[in-house]
Amino acid sequence: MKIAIVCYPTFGGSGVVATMLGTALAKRDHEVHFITYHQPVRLDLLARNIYFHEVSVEEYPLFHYQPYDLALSSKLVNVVQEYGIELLHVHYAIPHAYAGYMAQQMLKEQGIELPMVTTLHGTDITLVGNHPVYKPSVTFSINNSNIVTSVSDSLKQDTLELFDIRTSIEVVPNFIDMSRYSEEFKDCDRSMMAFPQERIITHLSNMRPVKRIQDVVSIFEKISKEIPSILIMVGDGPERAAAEEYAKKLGLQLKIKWVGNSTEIDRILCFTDLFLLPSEKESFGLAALEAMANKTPVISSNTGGLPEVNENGVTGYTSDVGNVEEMALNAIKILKDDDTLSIFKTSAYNKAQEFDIHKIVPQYEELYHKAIYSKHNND
Ligand code: GMT
Repeated sequence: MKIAIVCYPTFGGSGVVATMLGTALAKRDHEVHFITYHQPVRLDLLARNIYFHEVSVEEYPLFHYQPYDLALSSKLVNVVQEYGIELLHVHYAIPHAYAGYMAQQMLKEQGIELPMVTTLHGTDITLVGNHPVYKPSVTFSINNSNIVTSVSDSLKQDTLELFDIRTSIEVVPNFIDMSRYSEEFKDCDRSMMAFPQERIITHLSNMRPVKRIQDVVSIFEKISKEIPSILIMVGDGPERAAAEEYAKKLGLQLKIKWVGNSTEIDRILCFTDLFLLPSEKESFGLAALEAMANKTPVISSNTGGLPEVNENGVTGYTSDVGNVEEMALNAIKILKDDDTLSIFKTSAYNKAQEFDIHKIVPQYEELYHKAIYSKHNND
């Protein structure tokens, strides 16, 4: 099948999911065309069956905001015509589903029927999409997608509650390639990061307000009073400077390593003992799944789809947003002795198997066939 994928190419989870999906589809002999303003951060352009088409926006002084959605829909029309694309899969509704709909209408005038699958990722529904500035357009483009998926059941419920949805929503969870995390994977040279008696705690995110990274620092401060430990903060974003300041105020600067955006996430998670994700909102929490695949238990909030990933009392613990006291107490419960930690590590790894890429990608393929088949049926 010839598939076009639209996504954000940045470090966010939706771009990572789209890139992993496209790469897996290419390995399954589909022809995959990525269409976005920059090469996705984890995309291997040298891989077989993978193509990238850059969307460039022609700047014009009259424009206060550059019309990226117009440029995207035009690029989609060109690529569909040039390569005979059979299906469009857009990740993150804003503005991708809207631009995809416009491309469909332009192609229809030329007798080309292009089915579109829209995957909802989180803040396109719970935060940005729900804002009155965007809501009418987001509602329209969801209702006019041939197939709609969400990355968790929680996000499906949020979508049905917040929007006037007149189409079905299929839940297809995010995924991970478990073959990259075989059990005997032992290349975890933790001695380079911490003393033998210290526990290694990690947080990874784009450090926007929704991630509550000052809670991460507060939780760590309480843990470190009871258990010798260090904290590795991975990622960068608008809240990082204030959180670093807060950590200094607590006298933690020697115990916290701020490593910025890293391409060595698996190596860091490999020697991590506990992962912290106290988000305000989290439709799925891909970072938590990546930690669990690396045999790392998770302390997280119970918001959104997180409880569908981080099983309370089994792969870690979940608490109400902002309850840093309880999160710290639960973290200490896990870290206090090696046997308890080992049980949680194994449970986290086993739970991650449920989200293996080989179980999830066929669900997308089935929906692609359904979208194309229903298109033929309407012909
Ligand atoms: O920044 C966002 O909120 C969008 C997106 C991203 O690109 O990081 O995050 C959302 O999509 C991820 C991939 O499906 C999910 O794992 C995240 O939970 C979700 N973020 C939120 O819901 C806050």
